[in-house]
Amino acid sequence: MAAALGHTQSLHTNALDEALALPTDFSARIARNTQIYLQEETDICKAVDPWAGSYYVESLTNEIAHKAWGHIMEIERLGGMAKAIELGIPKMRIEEAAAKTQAKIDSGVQTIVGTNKYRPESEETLETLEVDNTAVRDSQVKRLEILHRDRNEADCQSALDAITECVKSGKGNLLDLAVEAAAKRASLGEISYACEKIVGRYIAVVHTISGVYSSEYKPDEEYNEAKALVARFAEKEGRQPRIMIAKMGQDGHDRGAKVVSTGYADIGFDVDIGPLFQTPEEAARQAVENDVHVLGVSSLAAGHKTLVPQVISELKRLGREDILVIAGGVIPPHDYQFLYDAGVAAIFGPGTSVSKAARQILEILLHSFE
Ligand code: B12
Repeated sequence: MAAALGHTQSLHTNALDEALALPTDFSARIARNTQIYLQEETDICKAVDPWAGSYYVESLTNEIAHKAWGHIMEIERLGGMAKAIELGIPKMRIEEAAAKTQAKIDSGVQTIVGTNKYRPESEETLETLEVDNTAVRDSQVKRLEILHRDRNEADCQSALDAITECVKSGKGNLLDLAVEAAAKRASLGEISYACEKIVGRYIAVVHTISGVYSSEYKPDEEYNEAKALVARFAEKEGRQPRIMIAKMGQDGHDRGAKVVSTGYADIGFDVDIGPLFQTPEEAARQAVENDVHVLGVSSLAAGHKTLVPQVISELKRLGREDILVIAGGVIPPHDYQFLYDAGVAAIFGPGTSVSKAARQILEILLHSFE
């Protein structure tokens, strides 16, 4: 309702199981009907600007416009958006804002009803949609096989070659050629690979920001205890606890990974962040090379049941099964036991306080010394 009254151009209401899994038909229907209810029973879409003239709302609009202008000017000063992206500035600003918000939520300065306040003593499990990862993969592979079999291979290859040539020479309309290749039944992977042959794959620069989480956190017992446990660990081990946060598979959701990285760094961990889209082999190798104590997998795209057991067996193969593997992100509760059985030491879903999780991780680490 706030969005509609505030002139949003597009919105959707999220399903009630949004942070657990893809929606079920039931949760999707409630979400959709909430929108229809607002639209058809309250008539909010009929007034063009119902809050026009409200001094308070107008002053907020003015404030947000000026703040947005500040960002636009920062980008202009850097030489435009392409330059700003190369320098990682827009992503860094988003990550700073996310870390600040997380700190406010974790320390209770910002209330999220049901998450950091008014929580039930025990939570009922909600039925969530189960997707069979392996079956989805198999069916996609089969579809690709049919695509390859039924297309005119020579036509398709020459459309892909035209893309490669365009990238090489810088002449021609790349989008037009991509559409042409798709019409000749080239897959998305083949179309991007036709470019990759010349320009390689873009690797985002990973910046770690520090001090942001702690600057917004109103210190409490939880935070102080986590810091004290870090000191105890460092005394025993002779170095700070070292954690690598990994993003594996086709999962671009890196906000949570960045937020927890910032939080742990501020609490006193040495933090390594793996690049996006690592394979389990790459993640395990990086963890071993960096000699971490903990490998923290952040998984939001439902790959956990495949990727996490793979990374654990890869660590074993490398002789480092002592590295503690933990997981976080959107993992449906009914998959927790599967991951524990695979060797995961702890799982932290949406709504987890960073300092609370840090404390739990440190307790497990210290326990392993005893
Ligand atoms: C923001 C968001 C996006 C952004 C991501 C921006 C970015 N750079 O991260 C955008 C818009 C790009 C996006 C895209 C998509 N998304 Co999305 N997205 C979300 C959303 C709404 C919030 C995620 C988030 O940032 N939360 C805030 C952070 C701080 O929380 P968090 O990651 O959960 O982390 C906390 C804990 O989980 C834990 N934690 C997390 N990692 C770790 C690691 C360790 C070691 C530890 C200790 C703790 C920990 O601690 C954190 C602090 O509490 C979720 C739904 C949701 N509400 O969770 C869907 C969601 C993850 N997305 C989903 C989907 C389907 C997609 C798309 C496929 C949509 C599409 N069809 O295109 C694409 C895929 C993109 C890709 N390539 O992967 C689904 C995934 C379904 C599933 N898992 O079965 C979700 C669950 C929504 C839903 N219910 O349908 N998405």
